[in-house]
Formats: sequence, structure tokens, C-alpha cells
Amino acid sequence: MYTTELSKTKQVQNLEDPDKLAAFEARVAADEFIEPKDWMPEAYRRTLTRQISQHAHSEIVGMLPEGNWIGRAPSLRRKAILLAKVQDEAGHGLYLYSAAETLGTSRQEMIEALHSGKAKYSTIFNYPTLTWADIGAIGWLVDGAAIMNQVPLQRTSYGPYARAMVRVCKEESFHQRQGYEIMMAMCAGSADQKRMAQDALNRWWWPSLMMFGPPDADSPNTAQSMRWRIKRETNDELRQKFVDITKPQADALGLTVPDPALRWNADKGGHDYGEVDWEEFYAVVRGEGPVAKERIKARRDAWEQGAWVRDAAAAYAEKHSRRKEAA
Ligand code: FAQ
Repeated sequence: MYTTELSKTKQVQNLEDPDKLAAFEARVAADEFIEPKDWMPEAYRRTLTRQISQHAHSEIVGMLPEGNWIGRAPSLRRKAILLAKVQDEAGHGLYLYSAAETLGTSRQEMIEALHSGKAKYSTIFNYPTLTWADIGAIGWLVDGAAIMNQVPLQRTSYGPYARAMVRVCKEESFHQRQGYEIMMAMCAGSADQKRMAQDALNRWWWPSLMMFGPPDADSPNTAQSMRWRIKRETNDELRQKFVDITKPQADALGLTVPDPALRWNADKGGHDYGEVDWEEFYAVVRGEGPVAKERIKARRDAWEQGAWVRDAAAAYAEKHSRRKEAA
């Protein structure tokens, strides 16, 4: 499937005007931003639409695992913080849908692709949140992995995506800290609370490593996306950085990363770590994640139940434009 997609990209590239393509590539190489009205190769447009819309869907579906705990947060303070965080994720989804729309695909089309199961979203959101410690683990690890991936995207070659990332990263860094702070509180609490924190780390560690995507050698999009500076670092480079930063954070909490192969390698100046279960990753990508069906159903239900809000907003906008015309 990936080979077909790659050869399609090459075929489309071969049909592009070589002068325009060369001028485009020179701009990218000079680190200029490409803007919506600029000429761009169709394959660049397609890759960006795919990546940005998947990213938007991830933010929106990503509200569900944490939203599940808003009503059960252990204090008013925790509830207010979680509520604000989940609302931030909605905002990220909206910036990203807007950025993707500038490439010529409507939001309606993107949302239909999500609801029909055609569009992907991050594998991480197909795992259940079983205890309050999972909310700490999500902020610490999932937002931590998201920032690691998104900081370089502030320099991605497409202007609207890069600008959206600047604001998103500021908010994600607060999210990461609030998650780590929950873990600190639990690890300094009772023995049961510490056990819950360790259990959450055990369940979220490997899925967090999967967020960076397949190994570079098996990633069909990385080479071209690096050439076009859509991606600024590869999946494996970012995964390595995440492991190196997160392991000492686990040590500071007194928790054990569930990977017996994890150890410092002085020669490479980074940690060695065990093999991710890529079979599980591909199964989750195919829609077979533990709560995948529940997630899509929740999105579809929200869309259907929100129809009256969209209808009312459209009627209001129409009334105003009629009044403006009449004035
Ligand atoms: N899950 O060739 P590559 C967040 C797909 S935001 C599902 O390596 P690429 C905030 C990939 O799309 C989290 N699918 O692809 C938050 C491709 O599909 P194709 C989301 C995955 O694009 C926190 C195929 O596999 N962040 O968490 C995954 O060059 C807490 C081959 O892969 C972004 O989306 C995956 N994990 O690199 C919200 C960041 N990995 O070609 C709420 C932007 C790969 O069949 C609570 N995206 N695939 O359509 C990216 O940086 C890239 O798209 C990668 C994948 C790195 C995800």
C-alpha cells in the first residue's frame, strides 16, 4: 500500500513543471515559508493535507480520554485545570483544521473522513484511561511526546502550519507540566497511589513511543517530508530524544520505566531501549485499538447531537448577512 502511495507521489512529481518545481525547492532550501497562495507541487499539498488533518483529528479525538475524567477529578482545582487543558486541545484542533483548509480541502470533507474511518488519528488515543493516574501519565508522556514532535514543526516549511504550532507548543508545555505534577503528587502519596502511578507508566510508556510513527526504515513518508522540510527531524530521532529526556524524569519520581533493555549508552550519548511492538502499532493504526470503536462512535454522536448548534449558527449568520445587504 505504501509503495503504491510513494510511486503515486513520484508520478505526480514527474508531471510538475520542472522550472516551478526547481523554484519551489530553492525556496524550501532557503528556509522560506510556503504560503497558501504560492505555487506548490501537488504531492507537497497532499502530504501536508494528510499530516495536518491527521494532527487536527488527533487533537479532537484526544479530548475523549481525558474528558472522561473531568467529572471524576479528585478536587475542584484538578477539575478546573483538566477542563482548561481539554478545551486547549479543542482549540488546537480548530487551528489545525483551519491550517489544513488553506490547502483546499474543506473542514466538512476532513470530518467526514474521520467519521467514516478513512482518516487516521494518533494511535495513542485508542487506549483507555482506567484511573486518575492515567491523567497524570497522559500529560507527562503523551503531551511530552507531542511537544517533542511539535517543537520542530514550528519550523515546518508551510507557513500556516508553522504558525499554528507556535501557540500549540506554548500550551502543550503547560499540559506536560500539569501531568508531571499529578505524577509527583501521586508518587509522594500513599503506597496505593504510587502503585497507581507505576501502573499508569507501565500502560502508557510503549504507546507513547509509538506516537512518533514507524522506524525511519519503514516510514514511507519521512524521506520526502524531510527533503521538503515538512518534517525537521525523523521519527527515530524524536523518539530517541523523548526516551533520553523522560527516563531521568521517571527516576526523579521513583518510578521504573517498563523496559528491561533501557540503559545509558555512553558511546552514543543516549539510551539504548527495547523494541517497540510494531505489530501492535499497525493493528491500532488499522483501527483495532482497545477503544477505537468507542472513540469514533463518541465523535459521530457529538457531531449528530451538535447539529442544532451548527444550524442555529448558520441561520444567525444568514440573518446578519441579509440585514447587511438590506442596509
Ligand atoms: N498514529 O511515514 P510515516 C497530541 C501513520 S497530538 C496513527 O512515518 P509521517 C496532542 C502515518 O500517518 C498527536 N498513525 O508518516 C494531545 C502514515 O499514514 P499514511 C498527534 C500513524 O506522517 C495530547 C503511516 O503511519 N501529533 O497528542 C502514527 O511522515 C494529549 C506511515 O508513517 C501529530 O499528528 C501514529 N502514531 O509521520 C491531544 C503531529 N504514526 O501515509 C490530547 C504531526 C504514523 O498511510 C491530549 N504529525 N502513522 O496516511 C507528524 O509529525 C507525523 O505525521 C508523524 C508520522 C510523525 C505522526
